[in-house]
Amino acid sequence: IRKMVPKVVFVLGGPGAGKGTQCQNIVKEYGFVHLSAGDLLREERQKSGSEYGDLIENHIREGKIVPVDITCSLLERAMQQSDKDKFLIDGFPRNEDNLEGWTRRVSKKVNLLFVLYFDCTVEICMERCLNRGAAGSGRSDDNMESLQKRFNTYISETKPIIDYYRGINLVRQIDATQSIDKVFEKVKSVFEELQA
Ligand code: UP5
Ligand code: MG
Repeated sequence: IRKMVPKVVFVLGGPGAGKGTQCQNIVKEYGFVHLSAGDLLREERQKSGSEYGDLIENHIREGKIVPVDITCSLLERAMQQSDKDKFLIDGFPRNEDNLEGWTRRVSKKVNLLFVLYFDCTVEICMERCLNRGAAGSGRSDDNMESLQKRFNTYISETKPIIDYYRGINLVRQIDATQSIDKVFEKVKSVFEELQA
């Protein structure tokens, strides 16, 4: 039996743009598997005996991007361990290093459908993350100091990656400033097109 080529959607957007929230909705409605690169890194950091625990924690707190071989290994393993063949890869690729590593290690083995880009203002993103921190997210980067660094990294390193995908017509851009339900209405129109 021939194994299906996995389908991948990258989900990008600033810190707090709503990537994780909307991915959960997409999972329920369209049967994708949600792989958050940030969640996989946080999980790996918690593992006792992980040789990368300290490196991951330091990068996350400083809003820096972890070297791609670590992130890619976690993503590849999660895809291999799944019996599904449609994946939302949330929060990756975020810089040149990520894109190079993905291209070298994974891109030929999957079918990249498009890049879902949640467009949101810095102010709204910031407020959402600070609220989440105040409500007890437990995330070591939901504080003003880390958030400023996360945004600097997003603008200088991740935006150019989104622009690269826009240039090859793969970006599906969504206004992410509205309510969760309104944003999901727009997300649905993108995925309905896919099924048509
Ligand atoms: N919320 C969501 N949508 C809302 C809406 N429409 N209206 C009102 N509120 C809304 O949402 C954030 C908060 O806002 C939640 O409280 C939610 O209820 C509310 P969420 O869905 O969590 O947004 P998301 O975009 O997922 O925000 P997140 O903080 O997860 O984004 P980041 O991109 O900053 O975080 P990530 O986990 O992807 O990465 C964290 C760090 O890991 C990075 O900074 C980096 O150091 C490291 N990393 C890597 O090194 N490499 C990677 O490949 C990935 C991560
Ligand atoms: Mg997230």
